[in-house]
Amino acid sequence: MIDFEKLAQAMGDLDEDSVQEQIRAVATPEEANQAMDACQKGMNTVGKMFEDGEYFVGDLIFAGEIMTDAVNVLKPLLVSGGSGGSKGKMIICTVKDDLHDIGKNIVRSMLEAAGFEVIDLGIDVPPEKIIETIKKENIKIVALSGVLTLALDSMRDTIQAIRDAGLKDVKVIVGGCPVNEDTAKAMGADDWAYSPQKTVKICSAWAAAQ
Ligand code: B12
Repeated sequence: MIDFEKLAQAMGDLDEDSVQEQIRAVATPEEANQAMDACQKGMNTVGKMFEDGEYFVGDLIFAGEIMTDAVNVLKPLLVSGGSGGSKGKMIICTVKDDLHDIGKNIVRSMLEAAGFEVIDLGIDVPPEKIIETIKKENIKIVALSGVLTLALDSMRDTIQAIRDAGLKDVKVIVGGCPVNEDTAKAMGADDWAYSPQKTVKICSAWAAAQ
């Protein structure tokens, strides 16, 4: 029986050995989802301690490494419910000025497992690069990720640039911790999600309607 509170605590404490030990005990997709939630809770603690001056940038880097290792172990279970099949190509990236990519990579894995051919443009991606790829690959769905407050401006600018380029039938979904219903609406996104599962649901519905 996994103690998810203990896992969240270990992540927040940057106790790598304890996190790894608990992650290795995860055996079912349901437990994998709960473990992901616990790790994210721990990451929020890390962020809070950074804000309070108790952790430093080196600790954020270390937290990122522990989380990435955990995600890699959990990935086969997280994506095991994927329906496969081809849903076409789509873009995912972290927006301009934001270098965080752990959440984006999780979402990408889930979309791939659901049957999307995901073009991952990476981090700190300017609108021009996204527009160029939309045109070149005839993309109809774009997923924008960002965790800095600053990323909300980059998302808004990116969506505006996509519309200004005349690509009005391209659907844009946004996500990352500063994104919510209000911010997503204000920046002109077609939809938003926090959980990767909901992201897959929304994008699959868009793909089916094309
Ligand atoms: C790890 C980390 C880092 C690592 C990132 C490593 C990496 N490869 O990504 C490093 C060390 C590089 C880093 C750097 C910095 N960081 Co940092 N970082 C974090 C931390 C602790 C965890 C982020 C994380 O990976 N979370 C776990 C993932 C799984 O969660 P997630 O990203 O939210 O993704 C989930 C959902 O949001 C969703 N999702 C994600 N993307 C998408 C996309 C779509 C389309 C959809 C639908 C859904 C979706 O699905 C995911 C799975 O559920 C956060 C604290 C926090 N609370 O998040 C701070 C945090 C984001 N960082 C912060 C800061 C300040 C910085 C720095 C400026 C520090 C500095 N002084 O240099 C730099 C910024 C560099 C830059 N320009 O981007 C602040 C941001 C403050 C703000 N309000 O803007 C935070 C909030 C910490 C804090 N509380 O102060 N950081």
